[in-house]
Amino acid sequence: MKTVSACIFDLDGVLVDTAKYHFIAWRNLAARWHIELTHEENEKLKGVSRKDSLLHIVALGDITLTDEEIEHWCAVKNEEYLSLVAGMNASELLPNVVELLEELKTKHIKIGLGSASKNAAFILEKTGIQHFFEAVVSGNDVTHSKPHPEVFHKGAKMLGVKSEETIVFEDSQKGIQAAKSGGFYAVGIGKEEDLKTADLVIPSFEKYTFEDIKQSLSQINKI
Ligand code: B16
Ligand code: MG
Repeated sequence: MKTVSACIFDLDGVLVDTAKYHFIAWRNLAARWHIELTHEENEKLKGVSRKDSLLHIVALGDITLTDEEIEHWCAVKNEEYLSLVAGMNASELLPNVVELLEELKTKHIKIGLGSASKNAAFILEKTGIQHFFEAVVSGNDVTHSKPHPEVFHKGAKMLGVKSEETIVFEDSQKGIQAAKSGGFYAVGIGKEEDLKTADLVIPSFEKYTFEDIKQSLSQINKI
């Protein structure tokens, strides 16, 4: 089995379920243009930047916006999102996340974050897990969004590790693409059918330790 020196985590949908808050804020904004944002359409916004999410939504209603309008509506959405996440705490971390992060610390595996969210640092702080992370790369730090691997490459650089010795955990298809094209191991969190290009897919961290994940990758000759 090859060495794994680091793990880089996506935030929304991997460590914490903020997707439901993004959905409420986007659904309310979409209603201003009489666009009904369905759960199915909302799925497509996972891992997508704020601006690209807005452009996706308004395109559903054949609406085009000026640059000023884009900036304005992104700010309106974010204001509602921030008011929704303001009351978050550790109870909203997904199952077994803290145990997994503790296991990595004990084993001296470096821990990084690679998220499209510009609010990533705030959410880490709200849920009390910021101290685990040696590198935090968010939507504020990249010029190319996923599926471009920039966010994970920056994280690996900050951690001082190579992509081929790093596992990326992602819940979005674009994130898995970003990890694979960047030369990382990609572990999908979710359903196999949604994350076909991942090296391994697990439903959540609930029943998995880091050792289990490494074993599973090794059994399918991925590591
Ligand atoms: P913000 P991730 C992504 O986070 C979310 O999945 C996506 O729904 C959201 O639009 C994006 O962050 C931007 O978030 O508006 O807070 O900057 O999954 O990459 O951790
Ligand atoms: Mg995500």
